[in-house]
Amino acid sequence: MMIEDIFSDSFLAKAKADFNNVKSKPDLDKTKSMYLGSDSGVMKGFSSIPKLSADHRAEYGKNLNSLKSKLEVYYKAARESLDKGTDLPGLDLSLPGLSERSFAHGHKHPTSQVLSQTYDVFRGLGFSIVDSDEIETDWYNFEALNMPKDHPAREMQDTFYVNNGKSNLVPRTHTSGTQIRFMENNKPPFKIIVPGRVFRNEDEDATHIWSFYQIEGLVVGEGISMSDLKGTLLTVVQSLLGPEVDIRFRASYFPYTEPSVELDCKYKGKWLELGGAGMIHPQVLINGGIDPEKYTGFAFGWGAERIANIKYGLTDLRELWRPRFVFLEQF
Ligand code: FA5
Repeated sequence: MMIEDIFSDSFLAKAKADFNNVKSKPDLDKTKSMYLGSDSGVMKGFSSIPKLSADHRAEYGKNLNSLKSKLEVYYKAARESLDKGTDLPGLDLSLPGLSERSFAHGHKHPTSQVLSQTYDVFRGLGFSIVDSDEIETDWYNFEALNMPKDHPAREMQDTFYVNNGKSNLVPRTHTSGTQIRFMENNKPPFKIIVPGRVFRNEDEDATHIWSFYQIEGLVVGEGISMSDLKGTLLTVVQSLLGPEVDIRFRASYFPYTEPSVELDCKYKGKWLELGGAGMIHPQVLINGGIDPEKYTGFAFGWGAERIANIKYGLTDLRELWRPRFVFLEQF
């Protein structure tokens, strides 16, 4: 560029447009060096001043300074615009940080909170967490657990059936079917929990919902006894609900455990049912391919919503499945 050009209106207009169109820091640096760098017309103009006649020097220098100031204003505006991020539509980086603004922070659903805490406690005891399918075959959900067709114990779990005309699948009524699936594929000793959603054809009320989360436990090894079951459940319940909480076993019946118990916990002076448990029935071990002469084990299953109920003092479990933020935001 010729030195004379720099005083034209078109030069100034082009410089302004170039700085305005800057989109990035490298872009800005390039434009700055073009108009204000040592090779730019303005800077070359300054170095030519000594060669000018004394008459011209003062005015030429004044014009150059004025031009340089204008270019610096364009440069500064472009840099500030970049800093503010105003070249990104909709994003104003000049707004104060999160801590200065009031944001509604979300949090985990109360049932998810209970599930996460339960996983932590069992992991601490060396249990693995096993996933399984929500749709189960009649064999794993019932028959392999000593509940053949027409067995009255099926009545305990009102069932939705999937009728696709070919197979007898059920949305699982409990997580116990995974006991057999896991035993078939793993050699003892093992300690697992199986958390998951289950489905029952319930008449809903404040303590019964048609779909809820269960946490199944399965421990198989040599010499596993009822005292291991009680010790494990006591540790878990006290870790989840507090060291002052006591538990008790009530005699019960499940076709897949022998003996069977209901686990209750005493919370705020009241005994509350948490779930079922017992020593694994020898036939169930056989169905899972495990020798009952060599190995014994225990199993248990409880509802996550019932734990949430106790922990958070809920009066109606159904609220946990309703999208009512006024309720959920309390936890
Ligand atoms: C069973 O489902 C057994 N499979 C538990 C078990 C596992 C026994 C392993 C022995 C060995 P039950 O139907 O009682 O048992 O359900 C277990 C727990 O799930 C209950 O104690 C309760 O905490 C929860 N639960 C059951 N039905 C509902 C329901 N409709 N709504 C919410 N929670 C429920």
